[in-house]
Amino acid sequence: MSGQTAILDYPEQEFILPGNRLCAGCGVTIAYRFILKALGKKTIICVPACCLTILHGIYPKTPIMATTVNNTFAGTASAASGFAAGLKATGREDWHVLAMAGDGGTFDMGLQSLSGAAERGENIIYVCYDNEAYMNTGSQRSSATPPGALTSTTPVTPKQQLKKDFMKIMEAHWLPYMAGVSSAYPGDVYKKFVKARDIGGTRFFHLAAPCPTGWWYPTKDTVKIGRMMVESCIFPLYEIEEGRLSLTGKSLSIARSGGKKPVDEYIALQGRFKKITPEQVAQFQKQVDKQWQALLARAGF
Ligand SMILES: Cc1ncc(C[n+]2csc(CCOP(=O)(O)OP(=O)(O)O)c2C)c(N)n1
Ligand code: SF4
Ligand SMILES: [Mg+2]
Repeated sequence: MSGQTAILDYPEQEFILPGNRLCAGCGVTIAYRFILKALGKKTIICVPACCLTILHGIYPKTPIMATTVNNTFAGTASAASGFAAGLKATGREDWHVLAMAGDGGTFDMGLQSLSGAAERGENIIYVCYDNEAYMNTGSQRSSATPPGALTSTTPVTPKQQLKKDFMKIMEAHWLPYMAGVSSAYPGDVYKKFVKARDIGGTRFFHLAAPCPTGWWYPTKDTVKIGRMMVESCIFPLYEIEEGRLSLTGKSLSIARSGGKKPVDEYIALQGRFKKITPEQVAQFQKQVDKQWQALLARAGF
């Protein structure tokens, strides 16, 4: 994907009104603003319990200017499938269905219905925003939590297991479009959603959403932390179209010109890693290097 989008090229319409209940510095809102701008007003949103439901607020008040349904954890993709079918049956195929859930609601609890919808090729866009734990209920570990992180269910000894490679699971569904995006790069988010918007079928996004409350860093550092994830190749930016993988943005420039940073500076800035051992840091780096090499090979570098 090439070309820059200038600030003036983004739609002026805002779908998130000022003032909401999320923590200061929350990474979710930055990306969500640009996702909604890319999809436009003809969008129905399905959200399970998570921080995003807190952003949406309690009926009848909401800062979100879009039709939204709050569904069960297990049923995000099935609720979205139902809306896609209803829109088709009523001739409203110019509408988009956005299903958006956290890592707990996707990697763990919503996986079964997501897999079913993806296998059927439902006409939905599914976004997993990943803050690497069950944050809305006080930071319990999920299968997306990285090794070495403290959470409220790994409070003394940090999590030991590797983060689940969720994109591999989604790739097994032969989707027409998948992408890795980050709140720290909203322009990349916008462009990928504009591209995915009209493709049709099940499109899947994995969104890195840094969380100052659960990762224990100052609220002003959300974009910095998000950029460090990409610069150290912990969370590369890429898209997979019909199985073809291309790196985008900062990840493409690292692939072309180098400049990959080590993971230790990223780790050192967050309180959740304060009990990580040197062996775990080395294991973290090794895992990141392995996954980055695999992406480089697939992208033809
Ligand atoms: C069936 C069910 N189990 C548990 C809960 C409690 N609950 C609400 S939000 C949440 C955490 C969700 O985590 P995640 O999907 O990662 O989203 P985040 O809170 O991190 O944004 C949990 C466990 C619930 N609402 N419903
Ligand atoms: S807990 Fe984290 S993800 Fe949830 S609203 Fe606060 S900063 Fe955002
Ligand atoms: Mg989460």
